Amino acid sequence: MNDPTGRPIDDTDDLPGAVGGDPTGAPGDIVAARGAQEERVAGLVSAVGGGAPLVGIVMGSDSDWSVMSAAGDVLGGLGVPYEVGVVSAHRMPRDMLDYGEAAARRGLRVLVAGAGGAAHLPGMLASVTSIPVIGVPVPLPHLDGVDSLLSIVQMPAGVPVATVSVGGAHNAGLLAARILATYDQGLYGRLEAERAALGAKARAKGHALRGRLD
Ligand code: RP5
Repeated sequence: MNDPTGRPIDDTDDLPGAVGGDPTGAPGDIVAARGAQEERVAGLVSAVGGGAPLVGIVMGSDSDWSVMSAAGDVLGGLGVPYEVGVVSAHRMPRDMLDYGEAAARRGLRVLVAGAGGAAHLPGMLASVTSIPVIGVPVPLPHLDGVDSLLSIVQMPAGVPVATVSVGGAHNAGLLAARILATYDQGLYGRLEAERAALGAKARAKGHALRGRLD
């Protein structure tokens, strides 16, 4: 079955990673279309860290990287392999749809998507995949990121995006790791250690403040 542009429609209900038959009777077409789609997507991203990427960090422009790199820093520090790319919802919509549709099949388990202004990338990705999407509102000079926040956070029922704070890519990376850690004991342990270290740092700050007041 093809869409109006002639591209095959993937209308099977496979679990992530599975390659199944097409109930309409054209499995060869579907499998070939999926392969071509995955090839197109591979040209949009770079893998970081050893092993197959589990998290896709994507953004509307390379100008978002100054904010979004914090998500990569967190994941890298926790030993989670990820990939990075620019997938603009407005400027490259077909690439964006390819990326979202192929994400689960390509082994990704969480998407972290950041954009600024009329920020439609996280929501549009969430509309074409069933893996979790975390949205990062990237602040632009004009409206201080309020436009980005409202564009991402106010999703319609049925299409969830977990929106972090304006510029909150660090927490987006952490949240992605926490999702993965529900099925990864080692990663869960590393997150517990980080949380304990954060508490120790906060206590040290209290100690320092009391020292200045005494
Ligand atoms: C958005 O437009 C991008 O996510 C970025 O935040 C903003 C500006 O993009 P550039 O003009 O810097 O490419 O789509």
